[in-house]
Amino acid sequence: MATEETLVLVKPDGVARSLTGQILARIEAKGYELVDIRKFTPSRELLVEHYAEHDGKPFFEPLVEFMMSGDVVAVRARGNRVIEGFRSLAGATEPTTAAPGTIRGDLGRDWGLKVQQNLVHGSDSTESAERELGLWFG
Ligand code: DAT
Ligand code: MG
Repeated sequence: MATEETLVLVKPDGVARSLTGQILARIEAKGYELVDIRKFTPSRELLVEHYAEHDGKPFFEPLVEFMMSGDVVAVRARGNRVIEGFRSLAGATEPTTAAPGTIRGDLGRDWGLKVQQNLVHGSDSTESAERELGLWFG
């Protein structure tokens, strides 16, 4: 079954820079459905769960601190191969090297060491999507 759902987050830098509409427009233009949308400042507990795979890495704490620094827009997006498709729309993790035409490549700024400020998150597998949607929309 190719129709699936993914979790997209517009991170605090995207919300603060008023890029939410542009980012969601790209998702819709690609043909994906915005099934549910929530805007709130996530708790440390939620973020530690969400980023559990990165626990212990040097960027873990700065990442969690950044993500709780302001409102995030969480989106349940649905469509044919949307997990892979949104990762492709988002572009590579680092805005500096993300390809032009991608969200991070077109809109992301070079923040030096602050790689975490890369505008968006997208689930990276069906297992991650199911787990993350449960956390953010459960
Ligand atoms: P992605 O968001 O592309 O899935 P990831 O899951 O490897 O990337 O990392 C999660 C976030 O953590 C990422 O969006 C930005 C931050 N990050 C990743 N690698 C980093 C690094 N080397 N230094 C600082 N922040 C990093
Ligand atoms: Mg990831």
